[in-house]
Amino acid sequence: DRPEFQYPEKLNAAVELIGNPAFKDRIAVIDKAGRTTFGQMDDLSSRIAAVLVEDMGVVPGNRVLLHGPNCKLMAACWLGILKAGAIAVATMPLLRAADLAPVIAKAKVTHALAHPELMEALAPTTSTVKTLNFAEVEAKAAGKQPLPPVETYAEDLALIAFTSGTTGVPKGTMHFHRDVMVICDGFPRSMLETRADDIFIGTPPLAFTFGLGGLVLFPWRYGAASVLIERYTPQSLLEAIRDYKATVTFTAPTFYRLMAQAADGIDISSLRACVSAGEALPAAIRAAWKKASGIEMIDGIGATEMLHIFISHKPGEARPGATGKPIPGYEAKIVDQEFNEVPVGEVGRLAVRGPTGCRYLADDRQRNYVKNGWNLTGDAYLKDSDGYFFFQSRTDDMIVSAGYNIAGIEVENVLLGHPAVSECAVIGVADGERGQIVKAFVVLKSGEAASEALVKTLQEHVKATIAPYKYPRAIEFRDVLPKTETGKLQRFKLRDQTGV
Ligand code: 3UK
Repeated sequence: DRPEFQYPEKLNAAVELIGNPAFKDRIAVIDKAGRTTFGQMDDLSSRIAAVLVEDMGVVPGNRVLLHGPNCKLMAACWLGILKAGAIAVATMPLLRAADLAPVIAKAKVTHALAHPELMEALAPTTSTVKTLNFAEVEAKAAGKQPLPPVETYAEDLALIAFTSGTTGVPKGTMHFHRDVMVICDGFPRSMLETRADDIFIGTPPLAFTFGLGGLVLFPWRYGAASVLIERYTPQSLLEAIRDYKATVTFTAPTFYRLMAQAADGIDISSLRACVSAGEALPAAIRAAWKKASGIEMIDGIGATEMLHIFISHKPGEARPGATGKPIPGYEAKIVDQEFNEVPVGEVGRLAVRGPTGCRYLADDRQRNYVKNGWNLTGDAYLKDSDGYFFFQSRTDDMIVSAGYNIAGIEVENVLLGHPAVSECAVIGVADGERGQIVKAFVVLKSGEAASEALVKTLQEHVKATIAPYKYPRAIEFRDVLPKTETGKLQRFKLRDQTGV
């Protein structure tokens, strides 16, 4: 293992991250309740650990469900769970009882902590899962002595992260205390070059490992501050960047696009770095954000299986169209169906290996997606002769039309470049003659009207921009597109609706 990923045998990631005496008086969290120092977060989370152990009967190894929006208490409870030697199972605030049931069953959840407004989602399980709301936790914590953190090992399970991914079936992935440290000592050091005076802000929920890392773990590792926002719009996030003088943003491409449209007149000059992940970053969005903020975004591909970002680039070192290169400590290659590496420049399946990754919780994906430590992410990529990795599509989203391989996303990016288009999704639909044809679902910008003439215009726009055989032979206008709770397009739902 690389020197930066060496940790003592006994390691509790929560203690390591929030208990650093050098940062005691620095601000760790800013939320609507105010500013909280590292010392205060350390103290609060140790009291929450006391509530978990003394009042709720949590023992090391228990799985504790967390259900809340991005706020100080959500973060403090996460730390408290780890300090109690338990395992955090954080869930997206949008999930309802029916969504949580399989998670609770699969992760063998015994205890739960939830935001007061989200308690309903846990109502059906309170007889079997001991549940407190954040307000109760806070009140009880106030009367506790801080619990001395449970001594955990670097190899002990720390969190189980669920993702419904782009296919709809929730899968649980297991991550250990050392993995939490590894991601903090990877991307935010080697790519982002995080500093103690940084102020992080963004949108992904802490229940999504993109948000957990990007919005709290990364800044904390370096003594930097995290702004946590429960509800936001593109406009209000821009204002929060201005008001808190945020320096680093984490969000998904679509949100950068919406912010770019709303940024006029809002002073966001405090920003120094903007990270995009979750979905492929279209060139048009990179350019729009550069124009709006002056910042060249950092693209990074991460996955819940790998805990966080594993291919990326430094600020200002973006190569057009590429996600980047494996971050130090990780290796990536492009393989065929038999796991043999394909020649440079050829499209294949992305396989990645590194210090984190791919331990599925009771799932036969382990057999199909993990081989000799290499994880298949389900993405089609190519590598160029300089070692840059270029995203093509999700493996399942590749379109084959009249013998041509077409990455729907390439067509999407071209359509997004047209001024009438707000959002779009491109899939292959069955066709007797060509096998599949390219079909686009398009959401128009407000003020634009759907028409046959516009269909023609969009088709011509694609033909004029990329190889004409890639143009969408069918275009359907929609008001909204199906997305996961993390904002990813669910192209499979459009395929299901189309009956292919
Ligand atoms: C896609 C990207 C192209 C890709 C995630 C950062 O997204 C995260 O985790 P998920 O498990 O999804 C993983 C899949 O999402 N993807 C993510 N980033 C990019 N595709 N370019 C990108 N930059 O299909 C990948 O396999 O929800 C992202 C950090 C932590 C995460 N969990």
